[in-house]
Amino acid sequence: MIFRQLFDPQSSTYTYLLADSAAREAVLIDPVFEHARRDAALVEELGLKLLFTLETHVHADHVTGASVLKQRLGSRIALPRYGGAEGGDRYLADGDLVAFGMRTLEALATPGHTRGCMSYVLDDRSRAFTGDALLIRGCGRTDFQEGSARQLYRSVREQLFSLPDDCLVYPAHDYRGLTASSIGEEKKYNPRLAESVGEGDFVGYMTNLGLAHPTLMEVAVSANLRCGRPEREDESAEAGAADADWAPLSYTFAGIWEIQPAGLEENLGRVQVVDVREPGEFKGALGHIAGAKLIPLGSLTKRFSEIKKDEPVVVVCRSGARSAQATILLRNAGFARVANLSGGMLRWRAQRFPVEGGAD
Ligand SMILES: N[C@@H](CCC(=O)N[C@@H](CS)C(=O)NCC(=O)O)C(=O)O
Ligand SMILES: [Fe+2]
Repeated sequence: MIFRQLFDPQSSTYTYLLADSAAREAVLIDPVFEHARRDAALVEELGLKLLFTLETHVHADHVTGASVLKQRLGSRIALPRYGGAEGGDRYLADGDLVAFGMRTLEALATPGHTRGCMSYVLDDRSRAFTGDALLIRGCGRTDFQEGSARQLYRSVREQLFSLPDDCLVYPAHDYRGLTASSIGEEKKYNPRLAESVGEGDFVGYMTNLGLAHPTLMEVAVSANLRCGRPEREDESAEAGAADADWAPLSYTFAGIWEIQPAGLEENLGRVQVVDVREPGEFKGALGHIAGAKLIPLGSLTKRFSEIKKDEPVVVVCRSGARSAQATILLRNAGFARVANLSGGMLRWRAQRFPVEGGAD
């Protein structure tokens, strides 16, 4: 199985990618709107088909990426039946199974943090995705969205603590950077929910948390009740589209905007080509792209003024590695439309695009 834990530092949210490595089918639990591009890049680079995004609950602190990912990747939106959200493709109840390849996740109703909260347990019970029902040495608050401390206590004790002790716990958030726990560990050491703590103790604890509401609560809840679909059609199209309009670009999980040789050839004349190799290479066997400006990577930061800010920039090197770094330097310096020539001069030549100079 393929498993990845992704993080949103803004809201301290974890997103989980699970895929059957043979069938290449995947699901993504609790995607975050702002990371849809990153998550889509990962799914594509790993050669996966995203079948479903799954929500553990209607989040109060960030907007879900479910709708944007549906637009970009064609995934379907699965979410708890009792969360009150509209626009889902599949509404899950306790015991429902979500299949991807030969693997399945089982939905477990674990209300209490919100009324609709759900956890997802992997078929072999090796991993549980507990949303905000059970956090690492903690749990979600119960003071909004029809939360209930009594209900949460029962959800954790009856549903989650009946899983095997070695079942790993993956929560929706951690505010201290902790990444995973296990059912056995939480039964023993969770200060709110360990087996030694009674229901009354727990309710007392939760009634006196004294937390301020999440700063984004209004915006997040209303957007999540629409599965994160932007309110206006034009915003929605924008969010779904690849967000570079000046050329056919793709975004890598490494965080780099890339253009393929054919895309650059179509746009030559409309973009500045900056070659960041050394002068010897520029004049050497691979040749260079006609009109390319030579600025070796080592002197790029001193020579930004030679590049126009109002015209897109494509950066080139031998293999695409140095130029990837150059795109980062340029973006940090305020160049908004920058892309890396994927595969560099090696791919450009392998695909038989024309060069100036160079050997045959
Ligand atoms: N300061 C955070 C608060 C986030 C928050 O309240 N998170 C909820 C989960 S949606 C929670 O249960 N937090 C538990 C805790 O902070 O102990 C924000 O403004 O977003
Ligand atoms: Fe939450």
